[in-house]
Amino acid sequence: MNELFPALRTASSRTALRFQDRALTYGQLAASAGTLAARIGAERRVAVWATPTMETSVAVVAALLAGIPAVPVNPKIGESELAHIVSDSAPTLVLAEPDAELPGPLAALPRIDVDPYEGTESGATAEGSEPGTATGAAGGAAGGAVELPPEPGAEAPAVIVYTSGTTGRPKGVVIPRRAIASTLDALGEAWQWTADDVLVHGLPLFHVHGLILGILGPLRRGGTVHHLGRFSTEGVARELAGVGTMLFGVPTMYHRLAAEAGDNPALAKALGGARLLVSGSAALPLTDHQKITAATGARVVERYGMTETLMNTAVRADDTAAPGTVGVPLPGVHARLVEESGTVIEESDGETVGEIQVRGPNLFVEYLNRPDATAEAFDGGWFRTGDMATRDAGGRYRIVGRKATDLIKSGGYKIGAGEIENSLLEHPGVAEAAVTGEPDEDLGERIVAWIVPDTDENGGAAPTAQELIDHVAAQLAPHKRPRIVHFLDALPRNDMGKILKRGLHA
Ligand code: MCA
Ligand code: AMP
Repeated sequence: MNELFPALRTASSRTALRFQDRALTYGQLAASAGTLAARIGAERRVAVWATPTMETSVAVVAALLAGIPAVPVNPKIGESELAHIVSDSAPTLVLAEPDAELPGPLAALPRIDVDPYEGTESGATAEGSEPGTATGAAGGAAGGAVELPPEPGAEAPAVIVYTSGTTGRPKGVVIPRRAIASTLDALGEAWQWTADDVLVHGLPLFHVHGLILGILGPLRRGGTVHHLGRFSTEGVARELAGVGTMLFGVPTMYHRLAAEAGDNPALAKALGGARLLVSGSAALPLTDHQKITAATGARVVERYGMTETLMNTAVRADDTAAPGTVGVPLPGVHARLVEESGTVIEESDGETVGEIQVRGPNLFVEYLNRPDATAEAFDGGWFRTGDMATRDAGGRYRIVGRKATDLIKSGGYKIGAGEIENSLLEHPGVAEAAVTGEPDEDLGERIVAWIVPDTDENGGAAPTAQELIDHVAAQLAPHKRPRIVHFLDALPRNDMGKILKRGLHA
């Protein structure tokens, strides 16, 4: 594997990162991330307080340059989830914005405040250039080669991202450098993604989609990213009407764009002018594909991946026949469909459904501290995705569902029902709890909690729905909060005492 970010060594005056009115050229980024990498030194792991900012991007690049695994942390994370992540990943240092107030377990760690302009000459008010244009006196390092640490081995852990399972606490997915390099190069090939592209997105930076694809992707290509700070349809319209060439988003974002593009000609024109609109993290409903195409003339391409596998398949930029599919396996990725019985499906008939299993250089190393879970995730070298799909004669996969009903995809976030049930059961007003997902136009699925209240433990009163919603938001994360709470006298159970979730919605 060559180095992760060859463009950092050229230290050019091309814009690497832009967050609203702040930008960094490759020269400036090499100088500031290089300086920070030297300050990080030889820690075991660094936690990154992953706000959607320049600071987070520089912190992660610095950790990668230093060869120290970075653990991005959702800045809206709740108490009990944070305690778990910190004790499980045991970081020895935290990188954060200077004015960020860190919660307990992170506040107790040694901290470096990230200054994205440290080591550059231009100072904190610097304005980066647009791609390809010279900035004259940009960073101190601009134009010259920068001294950067040697590239660590390809198998070295680069990033640890926490992801939900059906039960229990989130698991830390250890992602090596070769997985990042290979997935980004494969996408580069499939999408003809080059240094001339300006990627626009407003995704969070504590998951694979926003961080690895959305920030590290443009940096590996030597191109540019314009991050919106937070997603808005206005932000997308503005950036794509400007220099933006590509958009990354989750289906909820495309749903909102689709709803607006019909009566917003400026938005429709901006979307129509983009070179590539890419959706991922969950299925984009056909109706949203159609609405966007009707309003803009452009199509949305989907790609399919997972935290554990990075990207597996993608609709290629030159494949016009694929709406509703997630495309073909990316270069280097091997995919197969497997029946419940373990039989490998040979048909490419667009009908026979099996579980997608994958292997290739895009895969993770292990779940941190969980050899049991790691072993269970594989079937003789093939990673079991849990996603059910068909394959057509063109080799394109179409995802039709998921094995585990206890995994909910809401707003593109994967959320385990068991994790929320456990959190609800910790509330004194809850005697029994079950969590399900139900269809939601905007979020894809919404989280529904079914509660048998415990009035004795709760001072004689049943908890309110809002109290339980706030409890989950504060303990886990706001995106894991139930959107609907039903109170019941008892949960439907079978003879063995197992909760019959299918009976709940009836
Ligand atoms: C609401 N909020 C609360 C509460 N209720 N906070 C505390 N307590 C409460 N009770 C706050 C939220 O924190 C948020 O704050 C605001 O209210 C609105 O929240 P919400 O309605 O949940 O979200 P939204 O603003 O409507 O966001 C929709 C979204 C978001 C932008 C689409 O879901 C999103 O960013 N999704 C991206 C998911 C993603 O990146 N997934 C990648 C993982 P505030 O207003 O301050 O924000 S999958 C992956 O990586 C794989 C590899 C793949 O294939 O991609
Ligand atoms: P996560 O575990 O959060 O990384 O999410 C990975 C899961 O997201 C996959 O196992 C799929 O279920 C889902 N996913 C990602 N991309 C797509 C897509 N384009 N279409 C359908 N599902 C997707």
